[in-house]
Amino acid sequence: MKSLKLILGTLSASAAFMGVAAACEVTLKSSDTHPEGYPTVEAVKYMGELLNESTDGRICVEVFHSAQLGEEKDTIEQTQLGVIDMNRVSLGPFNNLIEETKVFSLPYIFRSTEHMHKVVDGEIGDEVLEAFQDHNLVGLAYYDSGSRSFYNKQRPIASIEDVDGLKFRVMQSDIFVDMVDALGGNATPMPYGEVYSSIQTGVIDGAENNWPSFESSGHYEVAGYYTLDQHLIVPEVLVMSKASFEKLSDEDQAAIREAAKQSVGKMRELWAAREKASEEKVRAAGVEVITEIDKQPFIDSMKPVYEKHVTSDALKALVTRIQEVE
Ligand code: GTR
Repeated sequence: MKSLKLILGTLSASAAFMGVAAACEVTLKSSDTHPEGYPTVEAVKYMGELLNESTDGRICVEVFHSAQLGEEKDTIEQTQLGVIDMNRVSLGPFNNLIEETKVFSLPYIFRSTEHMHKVVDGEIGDEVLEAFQDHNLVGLAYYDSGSRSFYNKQRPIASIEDVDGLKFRVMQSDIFVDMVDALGGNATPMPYGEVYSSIQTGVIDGAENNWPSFESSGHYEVAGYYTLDQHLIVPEVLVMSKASFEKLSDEDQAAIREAAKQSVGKMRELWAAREKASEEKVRAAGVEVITEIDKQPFIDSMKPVYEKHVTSDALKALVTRIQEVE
């Protein structure tokens, strides 16, 4: 009797195991430039777990981290084509493609992370996500990305004058090129994966990013001065290929949207913890962190960037609405 129970138990356990393995009817391939353990990677994995649960194991998500599927600009194209199903990227690389995404990538548009949360969690956030529809993409959720500041290997930047002539890598978006130029530096758009060696070999003097990226990319090893001018609070975005999305039933589409929304809280928790840990690691490594900086000249010099990029009435209205969010 005992052994029969044991056999039955083993059988049902292996059936359950096979059941889970066999039940992945759809596996969504998701791309991320960051390594395992980085908050965005872990948040998408968590989203996958939620989705797997809500679809009784039918839909699985596999996260390809560390740019295994390519650099962001290329993976965005692949996602539009349906070669990659899901993608967690910065909103920045969408600027040249989707007009509406520009408003969240404007320097100093957000007063704080709280301001950014209020905007992206509300109507404006939804409107910008909807704009992805016309570009073969489905916008699912925004993730945190702290604020981006300049780092370089030449000198501490304590005022806007110190930016003069320094060569900075920026993400592939015209706004960021114009932003650096307006500050008196020289901008070079380049994929994230090339930044480390480009600083090391002197092709550029530095780049700009948040604490976790500055740390996890190892850029702090080659760029010893970090100035907290916090010029950008540009959120990350989780998108899906419209082609992959439309293959699914309405019910499954809703489950995907829901799991993505549910993962935002988790991401914010992971982000807050990582930001702190990364800051500690970078400071312990001896990087000179410049916190005393008058941001006003930086803010003032962004006027031409707004004039050049916020041209249509629709974008102007969006900017005003963002500024009006308390
Ligand atoms: C990071 C962001 C990445 C990537 C990178 C970059 O903060 O999480 O998605 O955009 O910056 O500068 O290219």
